[in-house]
Amino acid sequence: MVVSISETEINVAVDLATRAAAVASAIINKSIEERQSAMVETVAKTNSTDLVTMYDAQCEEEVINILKSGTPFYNILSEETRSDVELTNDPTWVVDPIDGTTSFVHGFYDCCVSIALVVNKEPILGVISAPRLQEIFTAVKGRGAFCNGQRIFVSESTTLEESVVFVHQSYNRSQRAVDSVIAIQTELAKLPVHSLRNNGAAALDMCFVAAGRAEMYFEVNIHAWDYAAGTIIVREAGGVVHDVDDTETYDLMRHGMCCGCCKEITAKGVELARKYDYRNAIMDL
Ligand code: LIP
Repeated sequence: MVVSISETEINVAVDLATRAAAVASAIINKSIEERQSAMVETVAKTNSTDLVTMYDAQCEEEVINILKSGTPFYNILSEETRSDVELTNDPTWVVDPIDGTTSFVHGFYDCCVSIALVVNKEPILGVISAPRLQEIFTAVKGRGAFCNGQRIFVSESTTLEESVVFVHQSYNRSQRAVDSVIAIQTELAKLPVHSLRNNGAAALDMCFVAAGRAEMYFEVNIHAWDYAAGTIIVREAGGVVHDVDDTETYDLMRHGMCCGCCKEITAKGVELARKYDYRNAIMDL
């Protein structure tokens, strides 16, 4: 059954997500100060490169409490403690308390809090706060995308040669997975694109595409909480978001997306992903 929510409910949700992102951002900032005297304690999740810290859990708890206080009947899908909640058509908060945990642990700038409201399995609201950059990206379906309150738009470029492209390393470091990523990066470098970047937070790299700083980003083996909020921010900035190996579909539970300023460019990303068997190589299929 298709679900609808009112403008008033959306306004309440915007307020909650903004407040929750601010509280989690304050925890990240404080922990960065603490980080100077003590190394952040990390635990490896799926393998030795997939890290989690005590701050991920702290941020998640605070965010969930705030979201629940105003929308007690919405579902919550969240990276640390609610990662196996089923995504239905009902309103669902999709939360990554710290996206870019590896960057956070190592003291890089590119970590953020990512909060989306998803209805009918489509993101309709996104708030992504990057405390170290002092940038907050927001979007609501039909209302545009913003960075620190200023409207943002994707780049006007239509050629890959004039592009900056993000292709992340994967947590999967099998020979097949590494070869696939390197093959894609090599082909793009030789094209040549203006530049390749390899940052640490999916949500934030989507915001960089939305703000016109890069033209394309694609990745598989990521989760709904990594790309739900970024999806609505890119779309509201005039860009496109679809699956990694199909320009016509989009699925938050299919563990991957390709986003960019226009389809001329993202179609090339899909072509490369198919050519180098990217999804299967990274997901061990
Ligand atoms: C990470 C992403 C990163 C991506 C990793 C992972 P985490 O999320 O944002 O960009 O390359 O696959 O999903 O683990 O820091 O929340």
